[in-house]
Amino acid sequence: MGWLNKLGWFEYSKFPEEDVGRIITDYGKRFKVVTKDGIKTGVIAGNLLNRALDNSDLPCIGDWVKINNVSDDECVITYVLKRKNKISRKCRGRKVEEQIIAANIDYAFIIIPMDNITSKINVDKFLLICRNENITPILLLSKIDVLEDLQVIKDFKTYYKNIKIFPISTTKLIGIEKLKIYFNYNKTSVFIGPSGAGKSTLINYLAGKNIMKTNSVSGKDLRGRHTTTFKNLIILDSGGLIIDTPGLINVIPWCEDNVLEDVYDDIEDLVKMCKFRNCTHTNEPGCMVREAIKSGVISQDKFNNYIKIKKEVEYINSVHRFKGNSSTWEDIENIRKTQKEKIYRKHK
Ligand SMILES: Nc1nc2c(ncn2[C@@H]2O[C@H](COP(=O)(O)OP(=O)(O)OP(=O)(O)O)[C@@H](O)[C@H]2O)c(=O)[nH]1
Ligand SMILES: [Zn+2]
Repeated sequence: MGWLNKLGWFEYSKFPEEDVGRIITDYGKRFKVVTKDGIKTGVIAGNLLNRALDNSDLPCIGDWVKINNVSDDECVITYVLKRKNKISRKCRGRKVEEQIIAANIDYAFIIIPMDNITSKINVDKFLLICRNENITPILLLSKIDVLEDLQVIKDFKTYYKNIKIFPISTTKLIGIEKLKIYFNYNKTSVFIGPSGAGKSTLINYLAGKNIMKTNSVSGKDLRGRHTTTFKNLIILDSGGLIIDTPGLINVIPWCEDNVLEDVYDDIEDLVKMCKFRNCTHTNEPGCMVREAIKSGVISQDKFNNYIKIKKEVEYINSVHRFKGNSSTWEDIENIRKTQKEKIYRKHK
């Protein structure tokens, strides 16, 4: 039971321990699973594949799973145990489907590098994903050693008043000791952010050894850079667990519409105070949003991000709901057909 407890098994202890494991490496279709007898290569059982409605029903990094047919180095994954929570995006492409990035998470570290600052809309999207699942977000402004002007850090702190922000530099050892309180026994953190944000470098520092390949070492891609291509869960000596993910940016969040009220609470409060209920916040009199932007209470930038994400999330959710209902239309069609057949048989 030693290894399973290190991975936080006690939360799921109602199942017999022989049958379970936690996914610590996710290659997409193959996995590494920690079991009570050590690490095995896991494949998905045909039955589980057949039952899955979409990819979100299949195993992913951080999942607790039921296993059978365990041999010296392999096992078959038969069932995904109920997830405590998950970090999810809309899948790439035109389909409206959930894609789970990682499961069973305590802290989500959103890492934004100061040598390649992205629009804050990307951070907003990760915040929506976290709030939707009650995961504590922590914003790391990485590589601050490259900054000549620290105003950019102040800008982030003004924009994100309600979340923890740590400006750090791993190479210059600035601000990282303070992070260690999060990597306690059994707590699972996930590192998300664009490629090259310094995720692997930070994990190596926290682990005290080079367990992750970074940009500056061998194993490079065609462009001469090393990038993380699969998801890995690392166990630190402190007992903390970290999931490293490949570079992620520009995701479409998978969340309920009402999560916006939480992430953009300042804007949503103002919207409710506008004179007209259907105010478009463009040229109506008594618009509190425009007033607040004019007086600098909220930034134009934040308001633009809010409008953009609101449209995106509401659209995705309406398509998803419609898809959910469309089976009802099929049902109606089927009922109609069988009734027609019955009537036809009766009159034959
Ligand atoms: N100046 C500076 N460079 C850093 C710092 N941390 C990491 N780097 C460099 O940034 C580059 C990218 O770091 P990685 O740790 O590989 O980034 P990553 O986020 O794991 O990237 P992916 O694996 O592509 O997702 C490397 O060349 C690191 O040496 C830092 O604090 N300051
Ligand atoms: Zn208004």
